[in-house]
Amino acid sequence: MQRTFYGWATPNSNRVTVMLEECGLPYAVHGVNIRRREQFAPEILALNPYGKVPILVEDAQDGTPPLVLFESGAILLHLAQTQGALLPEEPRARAEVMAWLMVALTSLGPYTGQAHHWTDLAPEKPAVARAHALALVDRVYGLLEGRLASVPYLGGDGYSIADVAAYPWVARASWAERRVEDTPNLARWFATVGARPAVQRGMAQPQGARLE
Ligand SMILES: N[C@@H](CCC(=O)N[C@@H](CS)C(=O)NCC(=O)O)C(=O)O
Repeated sequence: MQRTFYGWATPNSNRVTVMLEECGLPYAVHGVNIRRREQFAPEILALNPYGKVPILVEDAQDGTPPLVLFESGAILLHLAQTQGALLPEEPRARAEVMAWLMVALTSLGPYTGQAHHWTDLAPEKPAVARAHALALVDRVYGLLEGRLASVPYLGGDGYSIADVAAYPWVARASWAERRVEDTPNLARWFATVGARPAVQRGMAQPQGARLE
């Protein structure tokens, strides 16, 4: 099967490249520079009508139509299920991983992205918007720090897609004016996950891409 990843040097994109590397799957890389608004090119909108990355296309090469997937969480779950990787089978363990995956997908990522907007990207930075965005990030970092005080990985005892979903956003902690080293348990987790060769390879994709 041939797989093509569409994305840029962004946290949601790197969730997918890290997972592809963790699964040991070969993939082609199609860079979509979101600062140049390439996500709105007709050929990208044809794959994802939302005009966002990441996108993963799987060509079955047996006559069946390609599987075109967007939403990083859906892509992580698809790869976990089809590759039997980073998602426990046992229902209780799986439910726990899912809960922390949802925290990464619905809180850590969006809140950090909003904080980046109100502290850096926005032409105007009203104090009330900045404070609101930073408080939401502070709350989720407190949650992660507390969790990692009692278990080695977000999903529990084992490394899972919850960690894959969270890592690229924690790597952008500075977007929310945070320092990972100020939360020791999160810092320990960040170093452990960041030492994985697959994580390092995935975080380096697309090669040469920069989010400027
Ligand atoms: N919920 C989506 C969010 C995707 C998303 O917001 N991607 C950003 C890059 S990290 C993007 O494409 N931004 C450009 C835009 O929104 O136009 C996911 O998890 O895949």
